[in-house]
Amino acid sequence: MTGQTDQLAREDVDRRSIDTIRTLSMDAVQAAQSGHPGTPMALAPVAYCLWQRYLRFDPADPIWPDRDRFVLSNGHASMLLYSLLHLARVQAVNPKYEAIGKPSVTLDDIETFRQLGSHCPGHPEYRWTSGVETTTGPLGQGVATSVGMAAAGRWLAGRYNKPDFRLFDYDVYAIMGDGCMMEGISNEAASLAGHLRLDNLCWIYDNNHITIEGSTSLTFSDDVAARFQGYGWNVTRVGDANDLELLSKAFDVFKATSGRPTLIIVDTHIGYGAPHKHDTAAAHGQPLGEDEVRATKRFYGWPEDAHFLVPDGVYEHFESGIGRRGAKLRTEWFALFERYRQGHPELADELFRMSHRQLPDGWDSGLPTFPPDPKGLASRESSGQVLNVVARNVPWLMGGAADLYPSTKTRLTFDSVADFEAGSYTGRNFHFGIREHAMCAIANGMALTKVRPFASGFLIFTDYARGAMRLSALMEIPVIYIWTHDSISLGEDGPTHQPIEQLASLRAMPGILVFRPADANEVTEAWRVIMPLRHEPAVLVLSRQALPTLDRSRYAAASGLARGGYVLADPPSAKPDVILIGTGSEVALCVAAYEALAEENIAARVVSMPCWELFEKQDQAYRDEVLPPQVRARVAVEEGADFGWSRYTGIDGAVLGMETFGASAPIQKVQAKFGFEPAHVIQAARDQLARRP
Ligand SMILES: Cc1ncc(C[n+]2csc(CCOP(=O)(O)OP(=O)(O)O)c2C)c(N)n1
Ligand SMILES: [Mg+2]
Repeated sequence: MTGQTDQLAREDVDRRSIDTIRTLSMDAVQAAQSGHPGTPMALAPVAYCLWQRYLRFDPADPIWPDRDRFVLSNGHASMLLYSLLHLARVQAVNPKYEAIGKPSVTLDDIETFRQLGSHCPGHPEYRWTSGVETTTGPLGQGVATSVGMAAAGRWLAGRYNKPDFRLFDYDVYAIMGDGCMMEGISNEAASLAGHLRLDNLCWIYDNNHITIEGSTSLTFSDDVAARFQGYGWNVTRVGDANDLELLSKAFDVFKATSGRPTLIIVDTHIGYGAPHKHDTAAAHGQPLGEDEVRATKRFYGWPEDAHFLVPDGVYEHFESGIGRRGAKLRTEWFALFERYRQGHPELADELFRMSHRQLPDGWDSGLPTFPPDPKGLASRESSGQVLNVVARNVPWLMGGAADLYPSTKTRLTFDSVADFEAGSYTGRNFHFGIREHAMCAIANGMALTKVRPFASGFLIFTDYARGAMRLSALMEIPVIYIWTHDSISLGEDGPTHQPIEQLASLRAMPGILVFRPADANEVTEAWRVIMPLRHEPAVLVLSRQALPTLDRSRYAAASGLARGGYVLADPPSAKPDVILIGTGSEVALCVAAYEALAEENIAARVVSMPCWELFEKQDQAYRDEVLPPQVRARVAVEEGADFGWSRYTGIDGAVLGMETFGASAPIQKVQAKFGFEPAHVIQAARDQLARRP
């Protein structure tokens, strides 16, 4: 009898907790007059079951390193996550990784969902709301990012776990909807996760047959289970999202599965319990309406007039579930870590630094300086050399290419650095396969786990990767992107491979630093600036062709790169009449023009401008020193779209850039066809001067 009463009481509090998530979500969307109520209502039991019964997560410390990760890939269902963060009383952490003694999400935040300043913005934002593991909203990104978290977990275990010290053993859960399932990026990521046999990864598919335009029968008839089985996943089904026991069984199956990731397909009803909107697209993206909210609450057995109600016992219930379990696990973990620190002080120090985004002492020792060389080397080549020096010093720097390392020169070749492969996870050379978009999302997931990732490919294919790159910038995480074959000067591969507008469009992205170094020594300096970055992603834009290594005894030091733009060469008077501005391969072109102009007694200055963003951060005095406002005769030269350059040349300056696609031909022919030759630059300088007698 007592047993039955307990059972009933438990069902009651389970139900009450689930309905609290549902009603908070409905009320928040209703108050905001915008948002997505139906999916949190449907998924409440799924997320509840996972958090309350399984997730190894301590609400008091949402960043302890071995916590399970939870990703809400269908970010429009943000109220589901906010409700959980609130009810579990997850604590806020500041940018210094300190708990600040405040809840991450207050009831007030929920009541002001989607309003300025609320910790419940429209979609979950990493950094803004503690406990949000990654920003989601662009469908598919979350699940792809979760693969990076899972891979990083395996790597951390491979490097840091020792006999008797199982420091890293976390699982990664991601909830996804039909949208995530349809997006290409999730297919790329699932394919790689299956290949890598990441059995610490569990995706939960909200199979509700509804998207914005209506039934998925309009657009989607995949056999999802067969597809994932084909990817090498373990697939299991839950036919009723409200059945906590079935859900628990599915999670148990995940936990017991080794050698492959798990997909749990859960049949749900969007807008569950709303009499007129249940199972309809109308429940997806708009408030239910006051009447429907009331009727739904009636269906749940909820007080119809109550708003933002958290019934007695609900906080305490979460406290006794996820709270107690998480606190115990975390306390044990830190005790374990203390003992680890005694036995493995160096590894413990690495972990401390890594998790605080610090670098090892001497991380920059042995960085190369390249001697002057008129023939020089490609910047992809010098970068490959520098990368290998840095990676030797920074054990948690790792990454790879989208099947292009022989071209991008991003392979780590020293010592016994291995490949990161299925079942053998200590390697630091990743093979992402031909999956640029997933590669970048996976790199995000790795960065969110605090290892330092790099991802590489051809600059042209940033078009394929942009969605994930944009999230690196939005999340302010220090992913390093290495994009090579940076211009029409890649030659014979022709216009399909020759980037034109990619540079300008990356520069247009807020919060990401774009470097296009002029020679090998600028490459070294770029790495010197990039590695200490903690909150910005960086892009290295590198050449396929050799670039002369400038004689720095004749021209200014490459360390000027740290200021974004610097005076590389000046006339003897240091009073230029015309300024030539270049980046990357075109700096040498400007230097050649400068030398020729000197013969004609024309006082030219060359400015190397490898990073616009850093230049913009300098004070006005410095910027005026480099680009004196009174010197209006200016020529900018870049083998890319001319878009944006008038910022530095002024409206009457000259921009030698690209206005069309390129052409397939050997490099000299391509450069000649589009005017990237000294004569052209010299003529542009003369023309500029002629306009200003
Ligand atoms: C990449 C991307 N494309 C489009 C959207 C706009 N969008 C938001 S939700 C949604 C429908 C998603 O359907 P589903 O994942 O099944 O969500 P449900 O309505 O079932 O919650 C769309 C198209 C988006 N957020 N991201
Ligand atoms: Mg759907």
